[in-house]
Parts: sequence; structure tokens; C-alpha cells
Amino acid sequence: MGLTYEDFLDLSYEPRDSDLVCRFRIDPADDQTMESAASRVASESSNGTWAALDTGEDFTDMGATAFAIDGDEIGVAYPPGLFEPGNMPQILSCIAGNIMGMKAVDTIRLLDCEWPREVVEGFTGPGFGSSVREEIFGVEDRPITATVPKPKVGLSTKRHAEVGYEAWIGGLDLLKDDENLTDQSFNPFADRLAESFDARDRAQEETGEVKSYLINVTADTQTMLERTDMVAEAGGEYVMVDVVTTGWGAVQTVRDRCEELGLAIHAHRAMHAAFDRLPHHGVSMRVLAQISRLVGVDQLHTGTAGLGKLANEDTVGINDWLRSDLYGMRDVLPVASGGLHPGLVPKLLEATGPNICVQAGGGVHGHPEGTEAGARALRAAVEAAVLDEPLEVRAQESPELGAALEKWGTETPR
Ligand code: RUB
Ligand code: CA
Repeated sequence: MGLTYEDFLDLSYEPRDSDLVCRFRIDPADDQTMESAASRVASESSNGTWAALDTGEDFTDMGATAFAIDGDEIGVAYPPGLFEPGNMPQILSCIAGNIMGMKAVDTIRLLDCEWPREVVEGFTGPGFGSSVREEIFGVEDRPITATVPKPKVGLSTKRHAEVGYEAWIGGLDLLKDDENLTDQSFNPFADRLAESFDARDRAQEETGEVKSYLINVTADTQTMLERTDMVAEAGGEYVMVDVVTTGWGAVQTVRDRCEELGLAIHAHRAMHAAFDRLPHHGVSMRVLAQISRLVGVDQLHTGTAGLGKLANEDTVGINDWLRSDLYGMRDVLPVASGGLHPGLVPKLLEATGPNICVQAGGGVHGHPEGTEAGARALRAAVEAAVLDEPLEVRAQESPELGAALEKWGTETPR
């Protein structure tokens, strides 16, 4: 009758289709074997504890099973009844909760999940996904483009909106706030919202193209909802949320409000590296991306396939997962960002394909002739790359692209 660690290890178990299957990389503590550590992972992440327990008759077994050990990786299967439908924080309190600090392992990393239909169907998923390209911008054949004003924060509201205007008329689709810009006194949210949409309207009129703005609503949940309402009222198409720092439950709440208002969500992943940077511990970016899709963001930063300034885990594999079949759930548009400039665009699109958002900050505003020219250069690079036209050829008709190539070449920035 007693429930002990051994009850959670069964290497002959074959996961059922309805199980949530997780793959972990573990390094057992000195006094543990792979087997004993694996059984403790399955126990602590489901219904076990360190003491042997008498379970009694009215116990409904919600135990996980460590069913595979392969080198330093283990497989654990969870019965779907363990999870509250549609509650991402609760799921993570199981599969990425106490086990992350358990003494039985020196390190543990959640590498990958296979999400069964029963769990997936508890979530709404993205409202738009990569259809934002067509549904918002009417663009089918090329990546959409975005820029984030630099310096990162500190620009006045007026200057921020001017930079946006220059980027839009230079040919970019999206202006994006930086992750640490919200509602500071040098650039208050309400003023930025009003002035940026004014500038957006002018840019749309002048260019005849659809333009949009990713304004950062990140805050406590109640404030995020108020800001989301303000964005809808101002005629916006998107909100931007720092999904990791905000927390997944709050993202789910914002997602519901966005459904009512018809808004899309741009997910910035600031702080993801606290979970995914060390290869032996934490939660992989792959899993963070899976969570993002389930809770329903439409666009997510997934890195630059190694071309930019930041360390990236398997951008291409993650992007493939974001587009893969998931019981009819919409996909997520990957955003490539962080140290990009026009000269890197062909290599980027070779790695990722065109169904992405290409985002550059310094690689637009650092152009020798300023933001508008930088925007023209990035747009020209994107248009050439989708046609497989060499950038030097396109530069003959785009002096702005020529100047960008002269300044930055085609190399990763240091
Ligand atoms: C981009 C920038 C973004 C990063 C975040 O600016 O600072 O916050 O994209 O990284 P720049 P990631 O183009 O000047 O580097 O997209 O990898 O999450
Ligand atoms: Ca170190």
C-alpha cells in the first residue's frame, strides 16, 4: 500500500497517447544513480514526497512514470488528470517546479515536451499566429519587418514617435517598444500611445501601406488589461508583453482580453536566458516557446540562428516546432532579433525561410544617414533576399543598402 520512490520508475512502461511526456537532462547527486534520481524526478513533479505514504482507498493515483533512461536524459510520462485544463502555471508547478531545486540532482533541465490533445485543448492558442502577415499587413511573399528605437530607453515621447515615423516611411511595417520601456516619466505610456498612433496614421497615408505598433503593456495584470483596452481604443492591432517577466498566468489573462478586442500579442522573451542559458539546468527555450504557443501569443522572439549578438538555442528547430501540427492550434510567427543588420538578412532567411518577422534596432538607427535610410536599407535587403538577389546587386538601386553594407558588411556584430 505504501507509495515509495520506486513506484515512480518503470522502464517497461510505454507512454499512452494521452500522457504529457517530458524529456529531462539530469546529473544525479553523488549518492544517487540515474534510476534513483529519475524516480525522484517523477515523484516530486507529480504526487510523491520523500516519506513513504499510506495512500488509503480513496486515493486517485496521479503519479508520473520515469519510463526511459538514455545516457544523461530521462523520459517522464504524466497522466493528463494531474493537470487542471488550461492552467499553465499549475502545469509548470509540476513539470518545472520543485524538481529544479531537488538535492537528488546536481542539475536538471527540462528539454522538451510532447503535449497530448487533452492538455492542448485546454488552451486557446494564438488568435492570429503567422497570419498576422496577411491579415494585418496584406503581405504574403516576404517577412514582416520591425524596428526598436535606440537608445533602448530615455527617448522623449516626441522623439520616440518621430523615430517611429521615420522607420515607417522608410518602409518598415512595425515599430516596437524595447522590453524595459513601459510607463516611465520620460516617456509616459498614454502619451506615447497617442503620439505614436498619430505618426502611424500619417505614415500610412503617405506610404499607402499598413503600419502598426508593438506597444509594451507589461505591468501587473490589472494594469496590463487597462493598457490593452487603451491600445484597442487607439486603433492598435497589437500589444507587446514581456512574457517571462510577466508570468504565464498573466499572459493568459491578457490573451483572453485580446480575443475580445481582436488584438494580436507580440511576445518579448527578456529573462528567458535565466532559464535556458546553461545547457545542464533550467528550462529550454524550446519548452518556453511551446508554452508561449499554448498560452496564445502570436509572435515570439526565437533568436537569429546564431547570426546576431545574443546566444541562441536552436532557432530553426524551435521555429519548426512553432509551425508544426498541434491538434489544429494556430502557429506562432518567429521574430528574429538581436544584433541584426541588413547584411545578415540573406543568411538569416536561408536558415529560417521567409515566414518570420525581421527585427533590427541598432542595425536600423545606426545607419550612417539615420533611421529612415536604415529602414530603407533593411526593407531593400529583405526584398532582395526573398528573390535570392545578391545584396550588392540590389545596392545599385538602393544607395541606403549600399551604405549599410559598407558600414557593417555581412558579418555578425561583436
Ligand atoms: C534588439 C533588442 C531586443 C532583442 C532581444 O536590438 O535589444 O531586445 O531582440 O533578444 P538590436 P531576443 O537590434 O539593437 O540588437 O530577440 O534574442 O530575445
Ligand atoms: Ca560559470
